[in-house]
Amino acid sequence: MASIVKSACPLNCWDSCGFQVTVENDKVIKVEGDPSHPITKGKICGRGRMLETRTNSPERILYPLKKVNGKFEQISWDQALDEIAYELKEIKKQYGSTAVLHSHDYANNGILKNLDQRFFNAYGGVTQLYGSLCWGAGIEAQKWDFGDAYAHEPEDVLNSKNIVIWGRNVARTNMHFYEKLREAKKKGAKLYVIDPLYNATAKVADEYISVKPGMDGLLAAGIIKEILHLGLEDREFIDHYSYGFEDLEKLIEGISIEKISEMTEVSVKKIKLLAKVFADKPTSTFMGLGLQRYKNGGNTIRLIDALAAVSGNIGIPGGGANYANLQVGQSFDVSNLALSERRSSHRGFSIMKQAEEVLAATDPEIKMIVVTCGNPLTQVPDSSIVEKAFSSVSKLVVIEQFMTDTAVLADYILPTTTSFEEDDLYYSSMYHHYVNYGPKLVSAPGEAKSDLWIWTQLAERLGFGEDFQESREQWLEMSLQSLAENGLTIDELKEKHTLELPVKKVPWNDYQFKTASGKFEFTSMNKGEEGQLTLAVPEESKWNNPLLAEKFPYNLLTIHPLRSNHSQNYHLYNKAPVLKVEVAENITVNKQLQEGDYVRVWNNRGEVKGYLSILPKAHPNTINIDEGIWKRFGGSVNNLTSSGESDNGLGSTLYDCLVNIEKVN
Ligand SMILES: Nc1nc2c(c(=O)[nH]1)N[C@H]1C(S)=C(S)[C@@H](COP(=O)(O)OP(=O)(O)OC[C@H]3O[C@@H](n4cnc5c(=O)[nH]c(N)nc54)[C@H](O)[C@@H]3O)O[C@H]1N2
Ligand SMILES: Nc1nc2c(c(=O)[nH]1)N[C@H]1C(S)=C(S)[C@@H](COP(=O)(O)OP(=O)(O)OC[C@H]3O[C@@H](n4cnc5c(=O)[nH]c(N)nc54)[C@H](O)[C@@H]3O)O[C@H]1N2
Ligand code: SF4
Ligand SMILES: [Mo]
Repeated sequence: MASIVKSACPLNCWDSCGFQVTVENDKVIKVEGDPSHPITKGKICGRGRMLETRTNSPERILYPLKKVNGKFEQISWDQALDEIAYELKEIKKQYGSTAVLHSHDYANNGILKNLDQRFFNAYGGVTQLYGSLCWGAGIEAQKWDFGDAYAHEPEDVLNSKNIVIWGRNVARTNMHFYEKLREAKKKGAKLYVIDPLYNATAKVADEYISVKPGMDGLLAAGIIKEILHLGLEDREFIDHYSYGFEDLEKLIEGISIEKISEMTEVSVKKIKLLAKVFADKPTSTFMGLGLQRYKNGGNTIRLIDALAAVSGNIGIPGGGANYANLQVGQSFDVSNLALSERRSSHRGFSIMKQAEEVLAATDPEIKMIVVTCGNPLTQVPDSSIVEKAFSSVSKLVVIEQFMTDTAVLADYILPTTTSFEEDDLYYSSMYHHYVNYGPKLVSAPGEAKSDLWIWTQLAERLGFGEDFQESREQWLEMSLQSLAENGLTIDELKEKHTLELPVKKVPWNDYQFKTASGKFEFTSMNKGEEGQLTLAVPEESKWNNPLLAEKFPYNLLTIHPLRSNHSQNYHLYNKAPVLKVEVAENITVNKQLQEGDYVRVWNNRGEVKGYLSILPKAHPNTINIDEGIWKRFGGSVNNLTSSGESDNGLGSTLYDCLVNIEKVN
């Protein structure tokens, strides 16, 4: 008999939806939305529904695999674990534990996925990644400005008079916010979308502002300039609650609105319009992550924060410089799981530059890479170097569900469970502040095991099994420890399936900022020279590198795909995906290209081939290729992207990328 059970989406996504899953004879039959979820209210996207296909897919890896003479052979768990544990022991003895690199990302939002940290700490401390390909530049930027990255609760947008969506592809990546926007519009709010691509959200906007990629910081400076010119700034906020405003004034004195208009390719009229919009409070700003994946990404977010501050939109209902909501993740006691005190040695590699760092490492060299919750061959920039690095180490261990491009290179593949095959709690620090519970619903196929089971088995073989004695229930309790005083317990969560976390709904409404000065910092007090705002432009631009811009005249964006979560869904489509090269109209005219042409996009790092599709109203000289495509479907766009780091060191430069294009036969 079929039963319908509540569960939750594990995917790395803004929305963190509640599910209703139909289960029959130990099999997931269907995944739908849970109508009783307070935010996601019964609606989910295709990626969520495809978790059924993902779980039941005949392509699942079912047994531990070992590469022997270039071919994978099925081996027993005992053999796999004994051999990997032996290698780990030997490596630690001969080279030290930092000869192991843990390469990971955040493919699964389950809190128990953090137990990988515990394993590697108890082992002695390995080489770990810092920074984030995803949102790193912006998070760091908001820490400099506010002291932390906090957003308003979802309902609060209904208090806005004006809503500015700045580089967030809401209709595609954040579906429940899209619904809120429509609701706010019905209540009379005006919607503005600033984006180089005329995306589905732009289509419902009252005004669409097309901007040259990477130039948003300058645009924000122009809007601030006009606000000051009209005397529309919030003097009360600036005088009492901010630090370093004079530096910002000085900075924008040196440039005219006309120059800003010329560089950003936004008309003076639109800059002036936006000044009025921001001054007509409350105006909320919702930044996406697209606009900070540039060399100048941190500075971009900081100038937009500055605009929200100058116009008096901080700490008020219906306002806010909304980017991420780290309050959500900070609610949990993740550190209880980590066992940090056991880490005796440590080395950090930048996540962006992990491949170069592997190739360059000495003292010690990297002898083993363990990959969890990530597909670096497809997702990490500058793929040819990533491939070289991941092929160069003597042992590559990949814990996976599918034969990804990364798994193909492995020496050992350990088959792991999907979210419906294990208990966990799920949340996202991106949008709403509810935590969801996802129980184990079905048995894992073949010999697939949870990540936690794998860590536990390896820990026993390495002599620290006592650090992994707890049950899943006990780990979950540990991670909720400090929430118990608010009545949030694992029993309560299991019963209700979703619980509201105690976060501030309108952050900074007391004007007590978590910065060194306690104020909003236009200039970051503790960062010396670096703490000053600048009018920086992208690394790969005609201003910074005219020769490069001549050879490669087009901006390449590589945004998130509609139907796949990164690289996770393409292989599950009914029809094999086709690599689409989306091109602004002016390029097709310049290069005499037509819809459907087979084209090559290239730069000094590599090339990608696919079929041309014209992007109506896209910003001139802009191309997009969605990210996440496996080799077997045409290959990753990261063949073209650079492994640079943002100005503040913690973000990627994935969209700071110039290319050329031509037709091929
Ligand atoms: N369907 C789907 N949804 C997803 C994901 C997915 O893979 N697929 N991934 C999830 C994850 S991990 C993340 S991080 C989020 C990301 O969510 P978003 O931030 O919404 O998505 P991105 O694709 O990063 O890009 C967002 C927008 O930035 C714009 N953009 C690019 N460069 C610039 C610029 O210089 N200026 C301005 N103003 N705009 C720019 C792009 O045109 C795009 O419209 O989405 C989550 N949701
Ligand atoms: N060019 C370009 N590159 C990008 C981006 C972009 O916009 N453009 N976006 C960046 C962003 S925002 C992000 S967040 C990253 C995402 O980068 P990744 O997290 O590496 O991307 P995913 O495709 O989600 O790959 C995750 C892998 O983890 C596996 N997996 C899923 N669940 C589990 C689990 O429970 N355990 C284990 N062990 N494995 C599991 C999946 O099968 C999948 O193969 O990509 C970044 N790369
Ligand atoms: S991928 Fe995002 S929008 Fe889709 S079901 Fe999961 S949480 Fe919801
Ligand atoms: Mo992301």
